[in-house]
Amino acid sequence: MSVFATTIPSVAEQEPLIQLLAPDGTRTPHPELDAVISAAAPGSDGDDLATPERLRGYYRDMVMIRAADLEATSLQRQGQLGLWASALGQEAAQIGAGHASREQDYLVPTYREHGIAWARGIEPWRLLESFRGVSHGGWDPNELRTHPYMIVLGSQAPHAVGYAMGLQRDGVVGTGETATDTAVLALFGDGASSEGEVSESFTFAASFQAPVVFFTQNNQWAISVPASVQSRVPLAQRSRGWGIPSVRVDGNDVLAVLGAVRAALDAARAGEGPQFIEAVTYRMAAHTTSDDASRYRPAVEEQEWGEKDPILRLRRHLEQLGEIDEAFIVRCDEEAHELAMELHHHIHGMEDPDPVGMFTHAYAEPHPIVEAEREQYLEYIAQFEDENENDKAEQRGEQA
Ligand SMILES: Cc1ncc(C[n+]2csc(CCOP(=O)(O)OP(=O)(O)O)c2C)c(N)n1
Ligand SMILES: [Mg+2]
Repeated sequence: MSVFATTIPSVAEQEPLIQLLAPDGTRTPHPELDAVISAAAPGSDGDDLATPERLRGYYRDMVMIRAADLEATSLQRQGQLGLWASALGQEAAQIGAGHASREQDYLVPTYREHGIAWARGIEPWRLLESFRGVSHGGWDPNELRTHPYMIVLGSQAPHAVGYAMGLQRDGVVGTGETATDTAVLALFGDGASSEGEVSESFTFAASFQAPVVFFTQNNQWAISVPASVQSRVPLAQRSRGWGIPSVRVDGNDVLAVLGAVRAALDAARAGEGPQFIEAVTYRMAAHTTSDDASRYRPAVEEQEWGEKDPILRLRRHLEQLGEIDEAFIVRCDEEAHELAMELHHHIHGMEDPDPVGMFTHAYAEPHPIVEAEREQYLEYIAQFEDENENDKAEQRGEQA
């Protein structure tokens, strides 16, 4: 007889999801997380993240960001954006995690973090600038305490751990002051969690007990590769071999995410070391506007997840509390429509950047190689200016 287990139970059997809101909106008590989000719960530190007003705020945030997302997809189809990566279906995971962070925290997002951006005060048109290719970043990471979007999978983890270790060395953490001690939130997907960089980051974070929280949105897909191929065990279990505590939460439940991320960041800032959260959610749209998800996943799967819609779930919860009315719902929809229209108009007014701007910002000081490359590039693009002039002359019927 082997000392090894011969069968591995299914992922769901191995670890249940933490859920505070069922898909029908019913609230399940959870003593530990209730103490984090509700001032009235025993053990609370006095913060109230789940007042009716806040809940309505999360609802509005999710409605707004979904409208911006759908408008961005339309703008890509109209040729106004090079690409768009939709976050449809992941609104609760992102609005929950974004609002769980404290102002002084530093967040390191991927390329699909539109709800995080919204919660951190980054206007949606700044995201569009990047996807239109007219900006190299879009915002000041120091001002908004949110790193630029990064497409290199898994790179968020070492950047976040490095930042967190820097905080330790600068003494910006570990004073025991929740209001000022800083923690770092690294965001990455289920697919990215298989990158070596994430494992290496776990090693550094655990060895140095860095104030960092790793937050994976397991949206079930890495382009066409299902999460079941990434791991035989729940992703949440991956960090435990490093001694990094972890939880698996329902990522379509804004309260569960809010509680888990706030608890993890506060533990990290209090000197308890790194934490890992797997938020189980679903990528409702295709991977990007360049992808056709119907080629690799069944429509019935999308329908099943549609019934777990995070926005509908919070609305049902607010209805059960008697804290939402038709007028509020209509107002949110109107504001969301106005936002979409603003984005639509804004994009037509976006100016093309200076084509050699990328050389200006390569280094803080001038550099002879960069200068030579700038000159070379100016000569290169000058050829097209001649061609453009010729085209225009032809259109006017002149001899070029
Ligand atoms: C290092 C690296 N390898 C490959 C890619 C190409 N790529 C972009 S997104 C993606 C899938 C990522 O899936 P996941 O981490 O689950 O995030 P999601 O897109 O689902 O949000 C791949 C393979 C990349 N950007 N970076
Ligand atoms: Mg994924």
